[in-house]
Amino acid sequence: MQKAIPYMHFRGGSSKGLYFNAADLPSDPEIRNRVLIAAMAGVGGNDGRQIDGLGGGDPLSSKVAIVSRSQRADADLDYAFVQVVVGGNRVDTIQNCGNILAGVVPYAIEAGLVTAQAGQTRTRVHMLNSETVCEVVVQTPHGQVRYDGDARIDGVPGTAAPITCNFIDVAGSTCGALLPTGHPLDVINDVEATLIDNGMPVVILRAADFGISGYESCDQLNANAALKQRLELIRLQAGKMMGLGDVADKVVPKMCLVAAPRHGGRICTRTFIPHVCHSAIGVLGAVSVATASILPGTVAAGLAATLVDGSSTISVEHPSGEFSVSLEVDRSAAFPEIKSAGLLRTARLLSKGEVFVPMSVIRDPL
Ligand code: NQM
Repeated sequence: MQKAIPYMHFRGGSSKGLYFNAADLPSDPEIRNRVLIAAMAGVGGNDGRQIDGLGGGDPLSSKVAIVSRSQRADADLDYAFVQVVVGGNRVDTIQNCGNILAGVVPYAIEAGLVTAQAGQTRTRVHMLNSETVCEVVVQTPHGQVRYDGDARIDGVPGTAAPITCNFIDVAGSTCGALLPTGHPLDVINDVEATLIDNGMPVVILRAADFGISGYESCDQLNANAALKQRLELIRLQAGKMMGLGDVADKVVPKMCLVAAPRHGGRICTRTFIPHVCHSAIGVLGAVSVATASILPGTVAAGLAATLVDGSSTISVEHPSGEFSVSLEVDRSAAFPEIKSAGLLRTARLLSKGEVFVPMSVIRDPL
């Protein structure tokens, strides 16, 4: 016997994942997580290929959004993000995902959780993983989600309708403080590092300190076992310093190697999420790196190009292009305070239907 569970499959930004109405999933988090692993990876054990499930065997396509109407006065929707760990037979809910967020409002409109307005629909999404709110604007001419358009985001071929996301007060969303150690610069294993959380915990390191340029391709970096081992040793210590405890089995902090920009941006990045090089950069990862680039004394600020006077838009270069983040900064205090971060994403509905999960996954404990 299998249970049929309604879902939609969306590309959200440069990721893709399964979107569920919270009401269609078991309310017990442990059973719910087993269902999500079965839907994404299959039931015979997660060997990394996800051949028995709907996932694509890559962290960027092994993601889940769980959406419901919000009970909060300051939000319309609640969004919980779940990373089904590739090859791990487990999930991680500590991190948020700004790419999958881009599909949340289109999903909610398609699923009847939000009524589309004429022209565009402005919706406040409460992101449960970080307890923060993002205002998302989706194009809805004639009261329907528009998917086609002229907006281009690097990491996704072609163009689509723009979705704007304005993250409010995401500083310290996971670690409790923007700079969890209280310093813009720490030293771990003799390497200078900036430990920051502006929506995503990230460890920022100079690529040159690892004997590489920082302009390598993801394939070259993924093949560099010695580099990955050094990064993981630093990550395990950084996790403790950031208040995240033992991060051996966690998907945060992300590890970002930076270099001077080469294509007119402010900073060049290669990000491990945390063990595989991202083909672009995560949304909130980009917000954290952009933020570091304007904070005095950080590893990123030391390599960043000068900002054009008056501009608050920071272009973060990554392996498949760039990611622009608009920061609203209060510079009246001694140390700049980030009020909000705005950015452009796109999303597309790929399929909808029912995913089948054996009843035993729901009934029997593992
Ligand atoms: O940083 C990848 C992605 C992400 C997360 C990751 C993300 C974000 O590109 O908000 O979007 O860092 O694991 O989807």
